[in-house]
Amino acid sequence: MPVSDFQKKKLLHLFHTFFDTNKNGTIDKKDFDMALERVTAMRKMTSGDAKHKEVQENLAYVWEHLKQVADRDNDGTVSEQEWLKMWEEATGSQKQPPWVHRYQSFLFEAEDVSGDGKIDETEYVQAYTQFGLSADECRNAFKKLTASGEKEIDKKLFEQRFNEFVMSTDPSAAGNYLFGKAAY
Ligand SMILES: [Ca+2]
Ligand SMILES: [Ca+2]
Repeated sequence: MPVSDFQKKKLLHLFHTFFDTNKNGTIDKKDFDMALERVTAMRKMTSGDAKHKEVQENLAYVWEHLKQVADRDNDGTVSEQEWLKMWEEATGSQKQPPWVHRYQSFLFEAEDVSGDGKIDETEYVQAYTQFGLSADECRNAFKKLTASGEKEIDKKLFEQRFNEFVMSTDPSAAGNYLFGKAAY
């Protein structure tokens, strides 16, 4: 099933801001190495400790499985086109790609700096400015994300909003604002 133009904008935001870490226009292993470095610094983790290992394993799993489903021409990189094709199929089958759950765990852990199992505005803004987004826009996005009155996002709500982000064609869905962008 083709994804709508609105979905495309969201999915390409996810691609460029969160997956193509080195901003060279495609996703490959190097982006994941750089993401690991960034989160290691952001969360002040030490290479080799349990938390660091978990992040490293999650990222390795995500890249392995993303490559498997998306890299159609087997060149070791995922292009914009390959990325969108994967989401078209996911939308058609109403099933998330197999790496999504691990990515959610990775990102949730990365954002939840205090480790209390919830993400608040400060954590959200702090995390996403590291990905190059402006603090103002992040604050606006968080307001829209939590428009129904939640002050914090727990893991279950995070997963639900993630699903809306990739699947929803409704511009008023709260999930559209999970990734720090307040308008598309
Ligand atoms: Ca890249
Ligand atoms: Ca490819």
